[in-house]
Amino acid sequence: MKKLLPLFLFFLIPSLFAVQEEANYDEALVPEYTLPEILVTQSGEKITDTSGWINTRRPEILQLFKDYVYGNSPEGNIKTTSRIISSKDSALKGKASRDEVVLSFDNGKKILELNLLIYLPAEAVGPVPVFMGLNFYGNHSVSAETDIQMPTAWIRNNAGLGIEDNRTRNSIRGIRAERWQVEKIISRKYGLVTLYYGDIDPDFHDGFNNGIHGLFSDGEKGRTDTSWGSISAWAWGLSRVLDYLETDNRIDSGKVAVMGHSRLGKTSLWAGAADPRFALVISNDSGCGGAALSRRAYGETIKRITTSFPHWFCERLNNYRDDLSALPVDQHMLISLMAPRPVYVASAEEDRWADPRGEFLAAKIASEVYSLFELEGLPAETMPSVNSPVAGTIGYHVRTGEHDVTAFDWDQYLAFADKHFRNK
Ligand code: GTR
Repeated sequence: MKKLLPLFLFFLIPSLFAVQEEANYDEALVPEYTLPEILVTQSGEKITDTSGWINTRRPEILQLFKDYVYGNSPEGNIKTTSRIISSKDSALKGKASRDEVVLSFDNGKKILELNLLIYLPAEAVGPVPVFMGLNFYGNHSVSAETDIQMPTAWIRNNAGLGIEDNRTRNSIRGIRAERWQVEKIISRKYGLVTLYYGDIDPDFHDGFNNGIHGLFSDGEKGRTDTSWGSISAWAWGLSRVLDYLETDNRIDSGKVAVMGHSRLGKTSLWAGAADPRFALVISNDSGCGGAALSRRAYGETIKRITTSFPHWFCERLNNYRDDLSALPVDQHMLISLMAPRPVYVASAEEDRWADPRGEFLAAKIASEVYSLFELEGLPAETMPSVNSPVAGTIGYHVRTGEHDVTAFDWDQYLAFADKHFRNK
């Protein structure tokens, strides 16, 4: 053992330094890079019209993201049932109805349950458009209302919240109400559908036993380097919620805006790309592996993210950690997969880790696909100044402040939804 120790340190010490490599925040040090062309196929064919996009290049890019970035979700069917566990006509002081619904997935051996929280405007006439998004801390953290069920699944213990048991779970009731702005959403006649992301897949690397992965396969057994990671699993869950919303006639399931923040913004983009039923897609500060161009390597890098969060992506992405030039995609192509649907990308000035400029550029370049549809993508030649939103069929803003979701962000999402869902 003593003899092995120096050898062990020889390998360990450099790898510690590798993980802690300083992030680059200097625009002058962004490496030179060439982005893959959105409108040139793998075999070199130039796409010039919508049918080439719809039939050839879009499916190709989608498959590349499955095979190189997020992994392939299983096709297999799983028995799904739903039950309403609470229903209230006068939530939010009479302004909304509120339902809690459990979606249950059964593979014959294991059952997984997702808990939905649904707020709808009380005075709605006919089916309403909704915002749908995953939350980080449980449905009870989203609203100040004190009688919302707490999650029973694994929950995060970070950000100094100290969540360990049910008592402390209870103490974080309403802690994320600022980020969800449910009163504002309801007052603008939209609904809100949310669920806890840890219900779908707990956010740590357990060898793919727990969460929805464990219902489709037995841990690592049978997995390949293109099998689904956690972002794909969370996105899969969002699609199953959409299946359910299609059965609720109070909701306009043709007008569901999927929204997410940070890792859940990466997830909303992937959900919107993989499932074209999402009519509008919103990425809030999604950064690396979300809206930001990976090849800029500004702030968080692919090397860093796949090291810190090895369960988020498919394993194949690890092969490109040290050289992204051979990766057949970059994130402008992810945004392009929404076309011709509206997509909004939001950054925060102080959130340099997420590379605001890289998010803007990706959204801007994706506009070329919107042009095929004779739609204006992002109407900005250069990055807009702070707190100056721009919106065509692609919207973008960089607001002042930190990595967060604020009332300002929601004001833009609501205006963007009004523009595209209500022609306002
Ligand atoms: C960070 C991670 C980011 C982002 C963020 C979050 O630690 O590096 O990519 O996803 O977490 O989701 O809060």
